[in-house]
Amino acid sequence: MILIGERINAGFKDIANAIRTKDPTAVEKWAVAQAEAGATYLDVNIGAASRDPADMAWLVETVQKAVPTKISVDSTKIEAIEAGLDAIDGRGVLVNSTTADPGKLEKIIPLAVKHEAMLLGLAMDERGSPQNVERRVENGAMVFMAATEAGIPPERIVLDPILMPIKFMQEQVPNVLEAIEQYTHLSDPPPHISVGLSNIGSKTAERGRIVRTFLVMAMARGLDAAILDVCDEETIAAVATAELMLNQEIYSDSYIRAFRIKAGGSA
Ligand code: THG
Repeated sequence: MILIGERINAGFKDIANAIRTKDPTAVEKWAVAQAEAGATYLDVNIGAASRDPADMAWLVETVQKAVPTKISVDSTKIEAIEAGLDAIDGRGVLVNSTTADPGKLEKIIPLAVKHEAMLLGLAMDERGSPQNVERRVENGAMVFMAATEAGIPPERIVLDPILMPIKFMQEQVPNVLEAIEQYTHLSDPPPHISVGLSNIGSKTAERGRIVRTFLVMAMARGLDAAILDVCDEETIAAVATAELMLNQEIYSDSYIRAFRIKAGGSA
C-alpha cells in the first residue's frame, strides 16, 4: 500500500501559521512524525488561501531538509505544482493532481513527464465532482489514456475516484467502491488507485471507525494507495491486517511490526 501522509497541509492551523511566518518548526515536526510512522510520500499543500507559488517551494525545501521521504506536491494551481516540482532535490515525487479537464491535462502531464513524477488524476472534470460511477470511470479513463499516450506507464499513474463525506453524500460511497474496482480493469498491470481517506469521516462523531472500515472495504476492491493520517496507529494496523487478508503479506504474529519496518518507519 502506498501511504501518503496528509498532515503538511495549510488546512491545519499550525501549518498555515508556519507558511505565513516561515517558521519551519511545525513542518519539521510533522515531516519526522509521518516519516517515522511509515509514510511512502508526504503530501505538501499550501492551501486555498496562499496565492504565492514560492510558498510551495519553501514548504518542499523545508520538508526535504527534515527527512528523505518522497514528496506529493498537492495543489489545484498549476503554478504552485510547478514551483514545488522545481524545488525537488532529485528524490521521488508525485504530482497531486490533475483532473480530466483537457486544459489541465495538457499542462500537468508534460510537467509529470519532465520531472519523471508519479501522476495522480482526480475523477473530476470541468463540471466538478462526479456524482455517479459512470462519470468517475469516464474521467479516470480519460486521465489514464492521456497519461499513457504521453509515455507515462500505468505503474506511475494513480487514479482518485473522489471520496466525499459520508455525512453529506452517503449515496456516493458505494459508487466510489465500484469505481475503484472498475479502475483495476483499465490495464495489466493496473494503475494505482488512491483516495483522500479522511474526507469520508469529515464532521462525523465516529471518524476513526468510519475511515478504517471504508479503508478495508476499498482495499478489498483494489485500493492500493491513500492520502491519510499515517500517525493513526489503528489505521495503519488496519492496512497491515487487510494486506494479510489479501495475501499480499505473509502472516506472522509480529506482522504489525514487520509492516512498520517494511514501510521504512521506526519499529
Ligand atoms: N485527493 C487527493 N488529494 C487530496 C485530497 C483528495 N488532498 C487534500 C485532501 N483531499 C486530503 N488531505 C486532507 C488533509 C486533512 C484533512 C482531510 C484531508 C482533515 N482536515 C481536518 C478536518 O476535516 O477535520 C481539518 C483541519 C483541522 O483540523 O484544522 O482531516 O481527496 N488526491
